[in-house]
Amino acid sequence: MARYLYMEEVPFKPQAFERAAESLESSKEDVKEIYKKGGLKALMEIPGVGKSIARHIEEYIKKGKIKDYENFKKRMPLKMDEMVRVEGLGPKKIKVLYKELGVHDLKTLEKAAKAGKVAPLFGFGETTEKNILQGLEFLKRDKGRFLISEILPIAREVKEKMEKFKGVDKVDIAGSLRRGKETIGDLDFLVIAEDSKRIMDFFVSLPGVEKVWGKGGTKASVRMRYGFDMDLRVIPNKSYGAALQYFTGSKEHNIITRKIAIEKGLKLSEYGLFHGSKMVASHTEEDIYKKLGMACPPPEIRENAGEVEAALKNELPKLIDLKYIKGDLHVHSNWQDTDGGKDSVEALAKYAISLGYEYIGISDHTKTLKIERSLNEKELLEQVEYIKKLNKSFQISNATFGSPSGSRKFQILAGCEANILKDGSIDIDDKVLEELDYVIAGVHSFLKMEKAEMMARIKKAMQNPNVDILAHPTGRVVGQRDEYAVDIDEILKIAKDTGTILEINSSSRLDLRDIYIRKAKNHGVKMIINTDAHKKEQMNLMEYGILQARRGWAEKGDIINTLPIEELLRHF
Ligand code: DGT
Ligand code: CA
Ligand code: CA
Repeated sequence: MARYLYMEEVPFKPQAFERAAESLESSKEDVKEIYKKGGLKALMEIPGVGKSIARHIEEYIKKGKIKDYENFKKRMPLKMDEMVRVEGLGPKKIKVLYKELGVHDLKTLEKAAKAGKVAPLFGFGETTEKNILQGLEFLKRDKGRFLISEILPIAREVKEKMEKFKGVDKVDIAGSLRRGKETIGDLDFLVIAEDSKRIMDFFVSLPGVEKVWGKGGTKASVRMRYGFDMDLRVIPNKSYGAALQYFTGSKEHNIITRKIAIEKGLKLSEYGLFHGSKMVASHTEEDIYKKLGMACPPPEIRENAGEVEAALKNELPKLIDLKYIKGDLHVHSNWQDTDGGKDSVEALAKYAISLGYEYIGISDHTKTLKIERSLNEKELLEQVEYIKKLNKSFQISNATFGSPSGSRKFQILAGCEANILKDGSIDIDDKVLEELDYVIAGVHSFLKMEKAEMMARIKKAMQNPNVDILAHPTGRVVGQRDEYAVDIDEILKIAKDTGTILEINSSSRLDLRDIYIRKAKNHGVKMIINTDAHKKEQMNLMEYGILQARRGWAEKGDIINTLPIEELLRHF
C-alpha cells in the first residue's frame, strides 16, 4: 500500500505504512488474535500503528479488503509490485514513466525502453535505459524460481502442519530445498501416513493453496498463492530411504548413483536397491549408500561434482554447521539510522547472546554511502568508545561461556562496512580504521565498471592493510542483479596474498556461490559467514549462508567466525 500512496503524493509518509507492515510481519501474535482480544485499542499498541492504520487493519480483518487501497489501485492501474523488481527502478521513476509514457507493467516498460523513449526523460538518460533493459532480461531468465529464504519458512510451516495431522508418521522435504540450493523451483514433500487419501485431502486444502494440479492415489500437486508449486508423495515405510534418496536428487547425482548400482549388478530406483527381484536396501538412505559401497553424502553436495568419488573413498568433507558459528560480524545498528528502523547495539548484542553467540561485530556503513545514513570518522571513533564502555557494563558482560580455559565474556567488536571508492581507496581515514577491531570493505557504487578497472579497484582495497574482510565479493543479488565484472580466480589469489577474508553474505546476495566457496577452500583462502543484518531478527539469516557454504564443501576450518574471539582477532 505504501507504494501506491507514494504515487499519489499524499501528505503523509508512505514510510509510516512500511513501518507498520514490518512491525506486523515480525509480530509473534497473529494480528487477528490481537484484534479479537483487544479491539482497535490493542491494534494501536503495535509499534508503528496509529489510529488511521489501525482502522485500516480493522477494515481488512472484517471485510478482507481496504476500500481506500482498492480505490488507489483503480485510479492507478500500475503493476507496481512487478515493476519495482526491475533493478534500479523505484516508485519515483515508475511514476515518471507512467505519467510521461503510460508505462504500467513490464511489457509496456520493455517496449518503451527498446524504442528509446526512456532515455530522453528527465532524470533517466542512456545508462538508466540500458540498465532497465538489463534488469528486464535478468527477470526473464530467473522466472519461476524462488529465493530459498522466501520459501524455507513456508515449507517448514507446511511440514509442521502435516506432522501434526493424525496418522502421519514422518514428513520430509526433499528436492532442491533439502540440498540447500539458493533458488528453488518447487517443493517436494514425502510422507509416511496410515491413510494416504486423508493426508492428501489435507494437503490440497492447506491455507495458501490456490489451485490443485492433480490428486491421485499417492501423489498430489498444488500451486500456492505465492506462485510456487508443491508436490506431495505418500511413501510406504519400507521404501522411505529409497524415495528420499531419489527425490532429494540432484538428477545428476541420481544418474551416477544408479550407474554405480549397475556396475555392482544391482538396480537402484525410488522403491529400493534391488538384486534381481530381491530388495537389498531401501529403509534408510544410509543403508542404500552403504550397499553401494560408499559413505552417505550430505544432501547439499549431491550434485555429481566429485561427491560420489569422495564417498566411495570414504573421504567426504565434514561440512560446516550452524552450531560451530560463534558470532556475526556484519550487523548494522541504529547509529547509521536514527529513524527507529534499526536496533541499538545493546539490543543486537542481546539478540546475539540469545542465539548462543560469543561475540558480535557492529559494522555500520560509512560516509559516502548515499542510500543509507552512514558514519563519518568522528562518529566511528565515538562508536568505538561507546562499545568499549558497553563491553565493560554489567548487562552484557554478564553472559559467559564455558571454554577449556574457563569462562569467557561475550564481546562486542567495533568494525565498519567501509566503501571501496572508484579508485580503490577506502572512504575512511586509515588512522581511524586502525582504531577499529576490524574493517569490512565493499563495493557499493560504480557497479558497472569494466573488468580490468574493477579488479584494479578491488585489488587496491584488499591490499590496504586495514581492510580485513571483503564484503559481498562479487556483488550478485539472487534474482535481482548479476555479478560485477570480477575475476574470481584473481580475487582468490589476492586474498591469499593479502590474507583478506572473503565474506559469504547470507542475505539475498549469496554472491559467493557454491563453486567459488569450493575454489576458495581449495586455495586455502579463509571465509566468514555474515548476515548483513539491518535489524536483529535478520541475524537468523545465518542459516542460508551456512547452506551455501555447505554446498561449497566448506568445513569448520575454512570459516573464521567459528573461532573463539582471541583466535579470531589474530586474523585482523
Ligand atoms: P527444483 O525443483 O527445480 O528446484 O529442483 P529439484 O532438484 O527439486 O527438482 P524436481 O522437483 O524436478 O525433482 C525432485 C528430485 O526428483 C530431483 O532432484 C531428482 C529427482 N528427479 C526428478 N526428475 C528426475 C529424472 O528425470 N531423473 C532422475 N534420475 N531423477 C529425477
Ligand atoms: Ca523441487
Ligand atoms: Ca517437484
